[in-house]
Amino acid sequence: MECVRKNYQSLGRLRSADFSVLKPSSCVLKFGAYKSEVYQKMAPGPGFEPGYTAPKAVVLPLDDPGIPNYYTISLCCLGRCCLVQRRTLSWQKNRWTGGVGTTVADHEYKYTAGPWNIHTGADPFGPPVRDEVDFAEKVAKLKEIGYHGVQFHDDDVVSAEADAATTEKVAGQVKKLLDDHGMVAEFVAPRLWEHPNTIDGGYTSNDPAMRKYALERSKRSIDIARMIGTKNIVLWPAREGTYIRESKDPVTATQRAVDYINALLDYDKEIRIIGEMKPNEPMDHAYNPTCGHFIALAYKTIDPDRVGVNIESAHAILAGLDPSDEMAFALWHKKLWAVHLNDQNGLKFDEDKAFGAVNLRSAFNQVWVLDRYGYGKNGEMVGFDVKALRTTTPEKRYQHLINSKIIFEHLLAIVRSLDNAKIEELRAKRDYETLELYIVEKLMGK
Ligand SMILES: [Mn+2]
Repeated sequence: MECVRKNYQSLGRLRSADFSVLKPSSCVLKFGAYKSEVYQKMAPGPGFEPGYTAPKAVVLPLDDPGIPNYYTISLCCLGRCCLVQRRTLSWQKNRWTGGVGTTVADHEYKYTAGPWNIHTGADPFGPPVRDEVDFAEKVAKLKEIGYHGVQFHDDDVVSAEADAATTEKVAGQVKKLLDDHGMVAEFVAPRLWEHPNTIDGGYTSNDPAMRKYALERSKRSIDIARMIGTKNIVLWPAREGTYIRESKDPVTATQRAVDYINALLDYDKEIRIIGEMKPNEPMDHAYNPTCGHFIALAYKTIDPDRVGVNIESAHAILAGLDPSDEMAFALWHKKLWAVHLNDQNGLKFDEDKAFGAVNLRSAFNQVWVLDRYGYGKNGEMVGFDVKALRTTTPEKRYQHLINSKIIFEHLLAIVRSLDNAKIEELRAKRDYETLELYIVEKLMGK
């Protein structure tokens, strides 16, 4: 496709920060159009910044016979599409209009992970196989691989045993470290599953003293969250369930969950409670095992507008549910405020595999529903909860995080290249098999 200089129009400056490019030696700028595809090779040089070779401006082909009015633009490096920008353009009176000159993608995603995602490889059956990495190094590396924020447990920030002065000092240091790297804290989750006081659970413990500990520790987690700059509190009710069914009263447990959430909502009038539900592990059965249960609880709290959910792909799969439908349900309620994208190979232990590593079609559907319904536009972030395998070498301890982000962005490119009119037409004709082939071929790069 020949490009005619006089008809070039800049799409505006694309900032290198928009791209998560791992220092490619060359780039291909891909124009994926509605009816045709035009590729233009761009060698490093003018228009590229050193290191992260993102183009400062892009050009459009003239007189594409298909006259596509909908362009998907992605930066592909070393054959991998790293980010997609979408512009809506139309060809009118010999010029492209609409979208031209805008400088920010209409929808950029921000990625986060937790410090626990870079770990030693210890499991219930064996000791560590990799050294622990300093938190500061983790933050710097997450930044380097294109992440924007960090997820925390309260004691990832500061020890649960620290006094008030130490807590404030250490939390301040963590906040400064984040600031220095241009990173943010996505949320803080009170870790109510490791301490001796939470052996029987936190707020559902049968022991009033232990329930009080869980509440006080959670309030302190809120203080820590505020110190590091987030109002999001994630609750993973890890031990709020039973091994022996008769050991707790399930109706009382439900009431205790609401009482606990209310106490936190009352403690700080600005924080948001975000439930991350999981049906089992470590417990045989957890109370409120799905996001639907938690959303039902949300409406019974003193401030439902401040109670939402964090949906983890693997947790939905462990409940026998489809993660994208779980996300859709929460999106409809306007309560999807966080995600833990990962993957899971059937009904076994919580594997936290790289996103899309097991079921690409399921991962595609998650990205599709998130992108279609504007997830992220109100500050929500794309959180990954993925764990390095025990067999991973120390040198590759971040690779699962890199992979998850790349897979998400590949799938985003596919999502944004879908022919939505064709999909609607096939739905209307009840030609679902053709629709299925269309989607599967898209996933196969056909
Ligand atoms: Mn998990």
